[in-house]
Amino acid sequence: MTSRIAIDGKRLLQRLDDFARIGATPAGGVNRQALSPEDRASRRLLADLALQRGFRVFQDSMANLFIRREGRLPARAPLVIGSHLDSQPTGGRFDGALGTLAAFEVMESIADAGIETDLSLEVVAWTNEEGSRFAPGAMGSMAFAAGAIPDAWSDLRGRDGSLFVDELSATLQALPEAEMRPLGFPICGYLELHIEQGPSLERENIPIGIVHGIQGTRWLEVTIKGQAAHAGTTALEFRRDPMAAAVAALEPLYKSAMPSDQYARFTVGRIAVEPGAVNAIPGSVTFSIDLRHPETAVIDALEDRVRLSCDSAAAAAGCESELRQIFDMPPAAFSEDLLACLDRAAASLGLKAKHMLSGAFHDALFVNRVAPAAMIFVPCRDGLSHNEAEYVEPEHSIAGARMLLAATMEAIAVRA
Ligand code: HGY
Ligand code: MN
Ligand code: MN
Repeated sequence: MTSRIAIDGKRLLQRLDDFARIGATPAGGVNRQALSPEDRASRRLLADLALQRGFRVFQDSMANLFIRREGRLPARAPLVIGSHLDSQPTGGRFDGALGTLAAFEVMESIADAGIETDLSLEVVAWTNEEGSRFAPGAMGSMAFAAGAIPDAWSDLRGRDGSLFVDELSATLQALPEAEMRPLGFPICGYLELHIEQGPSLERENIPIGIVHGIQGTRWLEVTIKGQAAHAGTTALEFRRDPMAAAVAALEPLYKSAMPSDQYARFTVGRIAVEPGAVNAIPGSVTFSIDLRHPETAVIDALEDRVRLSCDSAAAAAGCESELRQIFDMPPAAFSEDLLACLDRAAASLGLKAKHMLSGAFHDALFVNRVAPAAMIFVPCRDGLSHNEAEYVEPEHSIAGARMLLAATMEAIAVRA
């Protein structure tokens, strides 16, 4: 049966080009931030492609977008495959889009072959995986797994000052053809294809990563408050400079967190200085910290070191420091069944594969809380991602889609 089905590589590559034009940036990347007009345009294109094929299109109250191809046993929990269409502000053309469009290509290939599957198949584009416009990340899949939208998001504002609930409702209204469905429903399994966003597959010349888990992620926000004052007239002994405190706090953390542990990741990606005037000593400095590690205990210890370093540096500068967690995702281990299915898929396709842990978080992390989940990685050039130069060799995109097709067909069969 499955020998009649084949990924149409040309069609997939064309789709990647077509979607890359939505929110295209001059440097060759995409700016398709969650719930933006560009995000809505990409969802509209995918929904139109699906409706043209006679597939059903759904969305839930988090605007997670689902495309469904009915199986012989419609009452049984479907297999779901997909990723996300939203991007970083200066993101790449493949992060999220490859997994979503390859999943749609899998559904189309099965339909092209006229195969009727036992279980229904659904393609998903999760809302706001990136967390760059609205924090936290993975909001769509997180709410799907919880079966509810957290109350805290009702007054959430984006970096651009927009209200999350307004942008969410505008996005839902932009796709009236999509049938509404409850947030969260039983699924028999979830598979996600994604670029590695790291260098190891390319360096080892291996086309497929079989992702057995995702390391923990924790986002902190630190605000150090001092006293705004005149830059020219305020001598050192009268200064309560939060920027001086921030530098004193961060310097030892950069020197110790990653150099002392090859698996630790410590990143300050965002800093805001108020009032932000050249000739005013700041009144406050707020910065983000992104911590990652395979072990939660190490992330806890890193958070404690951040807190200690900020508190002591702030006190020494006559300032005060506040630290709050804005995002916390414990490490996840994926389904042994689906990993074995992916091993068989790679063997059947004659593709060299290696098992690996994901350094980035993905929607699969949350879906894994409510259904067996697993991921497939393909290499990206120099391991670069969250960068407009992100690139995937065409043959790797196609190999990833072929893996997804083979695993999907086996997963559907296994669960029928
Ligand atoms: O930050 C992450 O790990 C994901 O790529 N958004
Ligand atoms: Mn992604
Ligand atoms: Mn990303």
